[in-house]
Amino acid sequence: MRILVTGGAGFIGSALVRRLIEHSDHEVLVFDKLTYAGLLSSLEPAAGSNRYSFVQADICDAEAVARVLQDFQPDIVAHLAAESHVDRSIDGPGEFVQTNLVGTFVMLNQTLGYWRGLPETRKAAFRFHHISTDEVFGSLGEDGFFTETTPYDPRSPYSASKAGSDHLVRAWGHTYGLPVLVTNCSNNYGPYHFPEKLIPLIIIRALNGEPLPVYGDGSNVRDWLFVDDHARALQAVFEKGRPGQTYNVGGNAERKNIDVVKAICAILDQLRPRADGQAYAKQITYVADRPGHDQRYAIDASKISADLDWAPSVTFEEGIARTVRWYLENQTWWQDILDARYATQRLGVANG
Ligand code: NAD
Ligand code: TDX
Repeated sequence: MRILVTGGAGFIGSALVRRLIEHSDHEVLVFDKLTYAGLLSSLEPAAGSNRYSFVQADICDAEAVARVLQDFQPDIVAHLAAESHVDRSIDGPGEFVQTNLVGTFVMLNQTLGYWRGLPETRKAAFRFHHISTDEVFGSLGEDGFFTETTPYDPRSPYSASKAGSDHLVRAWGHTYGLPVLVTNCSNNYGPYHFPEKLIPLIIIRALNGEPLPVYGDGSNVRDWLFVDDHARALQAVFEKGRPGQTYNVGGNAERKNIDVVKAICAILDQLRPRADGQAYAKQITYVADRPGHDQRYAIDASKISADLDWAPSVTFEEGIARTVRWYLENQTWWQDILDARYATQRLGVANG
């Protein structure tokens, strides 16, 4: 199949592309604006393949989207392009409304025109797969899990823009018959994670001897999903999922933020002890909380497990150790980011 991946130069998109090039026969075209979060260096392992191509363009640019659809003739559109960082959405929500809502509208509208022109067999097999987040469901208390039928209750500009985009996608499915799929997943982590997000931020700041900022009291819980497991889930959904369906994807690995930070510190203590012999945990610093900080997310992934035979294969302990090791071994990847574009910018600290 031919697979158009929007946002393919981002964290999850690049993991999907690397997987498709390494473990499938599909042809892949990455459509990406290369915002601050889009990095061609994350696509290097795939870039040498003759099944890989790249177009730099904005999903809000209807002409560019129409052109690439006609030229590439995809069987699948995997739509991952988005503004993705909650703290940035608090500081500047406009870009989130533009890319996540307007951009998804443009993708849907152009894809509908393209899909209507396909021959019947290709039309029936076509899928528009929208990649979304568990944050659309709001915040959980101590108990319970998000299922596919949990009512939407987004609370940040980011999650509200993603919720709106999910509604648009389902509307294009119901109203126009476009064969759509939606996945809502929990917090991803792993190699090539942009260093404004909690896990890479903590690893890099620890190595640099800087304070490790934990928002509030560190008791917020996230359900951590290793990014390669997520890429495997996405492939299962667009290859085998039923059009019109939603699938929740989770890591079955709930952890408090403070425990995630301590786990990273403990691994670094083993792999790269501090020169002064002190524990990295000494660098932990509690800082002002994220405004409107959701307390807990947790996914019930039993539907994708039953219907598509998918389950996470990497435990949190294994995944976090692999991730820390990757950052130790790939300093050039993240040092380039820090040096080139972000030295003067805040990397993730709300209220900073
Ligand atoms: P990311 O920020 O790492 O990457 C986003 C990519 O989209 C970048 O390559 C960027 O250049 C591109 N992009 C942004 N605006 C664009 C535009 N207007 N036109 C074209 N390309 C544009 O994001 P990610 O963490 O890889 O997330 C991918 C998707 O998965 C997003 O839709 C996000 O909402 C969703 N998601 C992420 C997580 C997570 O834990 N990271 C969890 C659940 C859902
Ligand atoms: O410095 C920090 N200190 C801290 O305590 C940062 C950056 C974060 N945090 C906390 C806030 C969250 O409770 O850690 C948790 C994880 O934060 P992020 O890495 O910013 O992720 P989150 O806000 O949970 O959102 C992520 O998962 C869901 C992605 O960025 C979203 O795109 C996805 O939808």
